[in-house]
Amino acid sequence: MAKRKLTQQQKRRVDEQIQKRTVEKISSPPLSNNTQLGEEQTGLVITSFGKRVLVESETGEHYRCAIRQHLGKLVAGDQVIWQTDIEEHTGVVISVLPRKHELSRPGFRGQTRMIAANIDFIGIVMPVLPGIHPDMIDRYLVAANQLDLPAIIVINKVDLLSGEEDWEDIAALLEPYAAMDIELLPASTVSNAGLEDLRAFMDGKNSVFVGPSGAGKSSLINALIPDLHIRVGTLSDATGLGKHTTTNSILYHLPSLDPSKPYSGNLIDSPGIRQFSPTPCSLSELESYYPDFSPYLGQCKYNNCTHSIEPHCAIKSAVEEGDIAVSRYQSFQRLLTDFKNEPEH
Ligand SMILES: Nc1nc2c(ncn2[C@@H]2O[C@H](COP(=O)(O)OP(=O)(O)OP(=O)(O)O)[C@@H](O)[C@H]2O)c(=O)[nH]1
Ligand SMILES: [Mg+2]
Ligand SMILES: [Zn+2]
Repeated sequence: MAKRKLTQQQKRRVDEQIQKRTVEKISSPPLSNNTQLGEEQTGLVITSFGKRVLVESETGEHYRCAIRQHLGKLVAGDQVIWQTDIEEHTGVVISVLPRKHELSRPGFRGQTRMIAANIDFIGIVMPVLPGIHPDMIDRYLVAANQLDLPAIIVINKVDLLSGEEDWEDIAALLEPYAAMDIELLPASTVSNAGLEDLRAFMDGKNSVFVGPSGAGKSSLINALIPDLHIRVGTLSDATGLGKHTTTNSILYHLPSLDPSKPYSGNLIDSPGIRQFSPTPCSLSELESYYPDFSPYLGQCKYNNCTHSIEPHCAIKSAVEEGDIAVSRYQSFQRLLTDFKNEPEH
C-alpha cells in the first residue's frame, strides 16, 4: 500500500486515541490486595488478550484475569494457579505451572509470539486453493520435531478440486510426506469429507491447528464442534488468501464421543500467519529433523557440508537422482539461510 501523509485532523485523532488508551491503562484498577482474593485454585487459559487472560475454573466457569507482572506472556493451553477477585467473574493469575510444550514463533523485534502451550499434537492445515505450500509444511514439521510432537497434514477444501488431475498435482507435492509416514488427511467443511477421521484422530488429545490465513482452521473447528460459531473470514478476491480473521489463539473443548464425559480433548485455533519460523538451530540439528536426508548424511566429501556449494555432496546427488524431493531440499536451504541471519536462541 502506498504511504499516505496524515492530515492534521487525522493526526489529532490518532493522538487522541493514543492518549485515551494511556489514560485507560493508568486508571485501570490495581490488583486487589491479597485479603480480598479468593482461595488459590488451578485453571486453564482459554485465550489471552493484551495483559489479561480468560481462565476456565475447574468447574468450567470463565474468569477474566489479570496476570502478576513477573509471569510474562500466557497463552491458550497454559495451566495456572489463580484466585478470584472481588468483582464478579474476575481474578488474578499468580503462577503458571511448568509447560510440557510451548509452540511459538519469532515476532517483532526479536520477541517470541506464543501460539499454544501444553499441546500434544499439531494439525497443519493447508488449503488446496490457492495452494499447498511445502515450504510452510516443512517449517511446521521442523517445529513439531523440535518439540517431539506428532503432526498431521490436513488438506482442506478438497471440494474445490474438479477431478483426478487436480488431485494428482497435489498428491505429487505431498509425496515426500507420505514417504515419511506422515498422516495426510483430505478434508472439507463443505462436503464434510474427512471430518469423522479428523475428529477420531484428535479424541482425547490437546491439539492445535496451524497454517496460513484462510486455510479454514476456524471453519474446521466449527464443523467439528456442534453449536460453535467462531468467526470465519472471507478470502481476498485477488489472491484467494485469507484476511487474518482469527487474531488470538483460543482453546475449545472437543465434545466427548463417550456420553459419560463432558469433553474429550481440546483444540486450539491459532491465527494464520504469512510465514512461520521454527526456533533457530544448528546445521546438524536441522539435518536430524529431515528424516528423508538421513540415508545420505555422513557421505558428503566435507563433514561440515552445508549441502549448498560444496563439491561431492551426497545430499545434492540424492536430489539430482530424485531420491530427495527438490521442495524438501529447498526448504532446508531456506531454513539454513534464515538461521544464519538469526542466531540460535
Ligand atoms: N470451499 C471451501 N471453503 C472453505 C472450506 N473451509 C473453509 N472455507 C472458507 O475459507 C474461508 C476462510 O476460512 P477460515 O476458517 O476463516 O480460515 P482460517 O484458517 O481460520 O483463517 P485465519 O483465521 O485468518 O487464520 C472462509 O470463507 C470459509 O468459508 C472448505 O472446506 N471448502
Ligand atoms: Mg481463523
Ligand atoms: Zn552435502
